[in-house]
Amino acid sequence: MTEVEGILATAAALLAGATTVEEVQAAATELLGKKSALTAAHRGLAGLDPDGRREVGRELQEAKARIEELIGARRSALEAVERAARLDRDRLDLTEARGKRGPGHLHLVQRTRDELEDVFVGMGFVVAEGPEVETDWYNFEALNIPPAHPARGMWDTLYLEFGDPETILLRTHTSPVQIRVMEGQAPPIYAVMPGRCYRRDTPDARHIPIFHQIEGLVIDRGISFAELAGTIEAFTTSYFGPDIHSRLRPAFFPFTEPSAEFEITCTICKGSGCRTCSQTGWIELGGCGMVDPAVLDAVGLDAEEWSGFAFGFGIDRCAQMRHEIPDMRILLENDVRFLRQL
Ligand code: FA5
Repeated sequence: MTEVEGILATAAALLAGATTVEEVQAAATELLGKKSALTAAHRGLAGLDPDGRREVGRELQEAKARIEELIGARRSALEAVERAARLDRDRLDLTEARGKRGPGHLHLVQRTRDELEDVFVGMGFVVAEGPEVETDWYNFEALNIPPAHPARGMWDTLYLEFGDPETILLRTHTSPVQIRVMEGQAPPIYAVMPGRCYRRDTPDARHIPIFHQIEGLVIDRGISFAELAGTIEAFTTSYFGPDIHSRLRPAFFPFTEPSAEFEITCTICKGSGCRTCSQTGWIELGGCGMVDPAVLDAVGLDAEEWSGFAFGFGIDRCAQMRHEIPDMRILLENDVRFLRQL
C-alpha cells in the first residue's frame, strides 16, 4: 500500500514538472513502461498469497488507471497551451493596414462600365460578353475584313504565338462579340457588349494600349439610320447631361455602311479647344453605322428581312470625358493620389 502511494506521488510530481507534450510522453514511458516501479510491483505479485495477490493486484490496477488519467489531463492542458501559442504566433495584425488605407473601391473604369451598362439596360438592351483572345475570323473576317485587306491597318494588332501565324490575337475591338451574339440568338437583338481591348497604340492623352469598349448591336425589321442617331443622342444626354451634345461625321468601317464617327463636346474645355481635344472642341467617342449586309451574310441572316445598326465606343474615353481627366494614361498608373479622388 505504501509503495503504491509512493508510485502515485512520484507520478504526480513527474507530470507536474513536464512542460511540453514530448516531456509528458517521456514521463508516461517512465511511469508505465517495462522499467517502471509499477511494472516491478506487478512482478512482485507472484510472491504473494492468493488473497494478497488479489488485493494488491486491484490496488495496482487502480494506480495504473489513476496515472493514465493524470497523463491524459497533463497532455490536454499542455496541448491547449501550445495551440494558443501557435495561434498567437500566426496571427496577422490587419488593423494597421485598415486604419491607414481605408476601405477599397472599384476602379473608375469598372464603375464607368457599370454605369454605361445601366444606361443601356434602362433603354431596353441586354448585356453580353465575349473572349479577349479571339480568332482572326471573329475579329476581322466575319466583319467583312478579309486577310491582307488594307482596312486591317486601322487596328494595330497584337498576335499570339499560337496555332498558324497570325490566326489568334488579342481582340482589337469589341465588334467580334457582335458576331458571337448573332450566331447565338435569332433577331430581334438589342444588346450591348462591354470588354477589354488591346492595340499596339502609342500611349498619349487619349490612347492607352489596353483599353475598354462597349459595343452596341440592334437587329430587327425596318431599322434605319434615324434609330441609330436617336439612340446615340439619348445615350449622350442621359450619361453626360443636357449640356453635352453629340454629332455624327461620315467615316468608314468595313462592317457598317453607311458609317459614322460619333463625337461629343469636349467636357474639359466645353468646346472652346484644348490640348486633350487637339483644339477642336470635340472628342471622338466611337464609331457606328448600319450593319453591312456582308456581315449579316457571314452569320446566315437574310439581309432582305433584317437590318440593324452597331456602335462601339471607348469606356476609358467616357470616364475621361465625364470626369474631365486631361490625360488618359493616369487610368493605368495606380497613383493612389488619383485613385483616392474617385
Ligand atoms: C472601332 O473599334 C470599331 N469597332 C467601332 C465600331 C463599332 C464602328 C461598331 C462601327 C460599328 P475605333 O478604332 O475608332 O473603332 O475605336 C472606337 C473607340 O474606341 C475610339 O473612338 C475610342 O473611344 C476607343 N479607343 C480606340 N483605341 C483606343 C485606345 N488606344 N485607347 C483608348 N481608347 C481607344
